[in-house]
Amino acid sequence: MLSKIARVGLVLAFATQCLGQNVSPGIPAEEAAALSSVVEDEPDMVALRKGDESPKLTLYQKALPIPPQAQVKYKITNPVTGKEIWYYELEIKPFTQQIYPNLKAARLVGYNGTSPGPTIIVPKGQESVVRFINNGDRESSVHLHGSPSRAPFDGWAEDEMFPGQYKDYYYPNYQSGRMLWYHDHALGITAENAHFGQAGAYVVADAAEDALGLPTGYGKYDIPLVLTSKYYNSDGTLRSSKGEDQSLWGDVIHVNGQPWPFFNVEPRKYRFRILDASLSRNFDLFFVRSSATSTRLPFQVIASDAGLLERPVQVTDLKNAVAERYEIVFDFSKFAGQSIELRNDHDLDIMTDDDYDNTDKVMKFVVSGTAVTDTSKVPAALRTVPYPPPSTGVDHQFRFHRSNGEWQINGVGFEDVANRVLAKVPRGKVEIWELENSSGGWTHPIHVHLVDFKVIERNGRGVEPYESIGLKDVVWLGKNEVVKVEAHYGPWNGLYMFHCHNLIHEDHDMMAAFNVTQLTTLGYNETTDFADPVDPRWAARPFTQSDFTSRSGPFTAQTINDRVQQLAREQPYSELDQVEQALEQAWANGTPTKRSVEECQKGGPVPRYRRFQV
Ligand SMILES: *[C@@H]1O[C@H](CO)[C@@H](O)[C@H](O)[C@H]1NC(C)=O
Ligand SMILES: *[C@@H]1O[C@H](CO)[C@@H](O)[C@H](O)[C@H]1NC(C)=O
Ligand SMILES: *[C@@H]1O[C@H](CO)[C@@H](O)[C@H](O)[C@H]1NC(C)=O
Ligand SMILES: CC(=O)N[C@H]1CO[C@H](CO)[C@@H](O)[C@@H]1O
Ligand SMILES: [Cu+2]
Repeated sequence: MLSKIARVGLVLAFATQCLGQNVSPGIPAEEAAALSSVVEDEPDMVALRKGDESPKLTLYQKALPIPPQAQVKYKITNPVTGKEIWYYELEIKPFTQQIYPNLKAARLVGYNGTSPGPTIIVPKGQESVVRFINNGDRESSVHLHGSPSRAPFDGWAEDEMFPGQYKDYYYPNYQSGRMLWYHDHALGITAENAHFGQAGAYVVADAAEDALGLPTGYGKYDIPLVLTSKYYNSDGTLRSSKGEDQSLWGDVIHVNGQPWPFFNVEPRKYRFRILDASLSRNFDLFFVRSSATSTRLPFQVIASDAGLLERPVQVTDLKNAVAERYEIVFDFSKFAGQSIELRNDHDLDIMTDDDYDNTDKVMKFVVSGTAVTDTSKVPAALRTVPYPPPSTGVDHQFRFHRSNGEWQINGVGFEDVANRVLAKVPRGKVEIWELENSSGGWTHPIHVHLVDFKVIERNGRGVEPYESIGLKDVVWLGKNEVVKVEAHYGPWNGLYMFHCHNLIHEDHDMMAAFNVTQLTTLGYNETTDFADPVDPRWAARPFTQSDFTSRSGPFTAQTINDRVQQLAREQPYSELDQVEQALEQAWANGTPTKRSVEECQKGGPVPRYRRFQV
């Protein structure tokens, strides 16, 4: 472990290093050509970063905050399905947080004035509309990370909501139980917005999960641990990420917004839902007793980004990169009256993060001495994971690299509008993408929107046991790593982003798009096309503060009801089962084929508003 700052940003020498030799057969010709012409910058380590450390803080002084649970404002009837849609409102607004007792408070801008924002908890199958109201300083776009949202509700970076505007995001929540998170995704300022507080947890609760008997109770035995890492100025205010174009490692580790907190626990099992919401810092987490810090304690990993694993995996450390979620069960029953610490290792083979005095520490658990009855359990089998149907070969190969000082994917950045759609995936196709990080100087956690993927291969350390028996939406590309991920590109068509989730890299343009294209042969044609993420019908709308504060104009119960019902009538999600069935049939023999009218009409009359292409 490195005790102090190991390195600083990377100084770039513009090397002429051509890596065109590693091109997979079977990828599109333009992609092979683009890969062959990528010329990467040489990473270069320089001396210690000096004088940028935050003022000192004493560890484990304040209790772990639990983000408040979001309150449903209205329950509105979906006019098509007759089911409820839960309507929430979250205002993006400034607030202050006293980090240092004797210095200035830090000014943040977060969802409903907290960071992390309120935790939204919805049961599986319960649709929701969240109205985000921008009373912050800058434009925002909200991404519900892990949700297969239709493109206009997915937080496309250019689908911005300026201060004085609001936008209604419609979410399906039909997936199996999992912890998603909502966070900013605005063009070029995602890092700054997230850094200053725009991130929150979002849990899809699932009866199938409840039946397992895992520790439960939000904030009681089921605890979100949202990790971040930041720097503070000498006056106690938060140092901005603006101007940083390499990585913002941070030297102050926060959990749920509180630097190095403590948490009082009972001697029993707890479920922790861990999310790394840092801009750049990755973690390799482990537990120790405060009295024996060299012995790592075992714990069980039960879930990853897309929910439960097939079965629990017992480990003594867990690699959790930016935007990854892992859920664990830690059993404190053997440690009554003791204290346990959550720590962070630095795996030099994979990580390039800068270390500081206390970045190897995360939080402390103070275990009560009073025995309790714990009826919760961790069953040996958790669920059958719905992996994508197997596929072979490599459909796309994406290299995450730095060239001429820009973070790019196959030579393209998001600002390169004409070239940024790097994959056209026919709707419903299963594809394998090879993601590679050929330079040893950086690591990149890669997020693909819309889909859950299976990590099928990684060179070097291989696929971690807790990656291989579940589904994910972020995969960590460590130094020199090449990873293959397989996903089912559906159920929706439309334009979606994929990118590095080191938000500094993302903003400095390591982001591109893929287009899940409509199958002309599908034979199933939906009422409304939701393919365009900047479709003006769903764009942000202006409001006046007086309407907001007096609940008039767009904020009356009636206008909200009407607006939500109008969204629902366009049926972004109502016919999921039919769409999935149509896709399955279309791809039944490996190539999409058109369905017959009779097939389409099986299972009841065809709704009037449906048009079929035959
Ligand atoms: C946001 O805060 C307001 C005022 O405190 C509260 O009424 C509302 O329920 C909160 N929103 C959510 C989604 O919890
Ligand atoms: C995405 O594909 C659709 C066809 O399904 C096409 O109409 C649309 O123009 C494409 N969008 C972009 C940005 O390439
Ligand atoms: C649906 O079908 C109509 C008529 O064939 C066509 O014009 C329209 O573009 C189709 N919509 C979608 C979403 O494919
Ligand atoms: C494209 C490329 O150069 N990929 C390399 C990534 O790193 C691994 C491990 O060092 C190499 O085997 C690949 O060739
Ligand atoms: Cu990156």
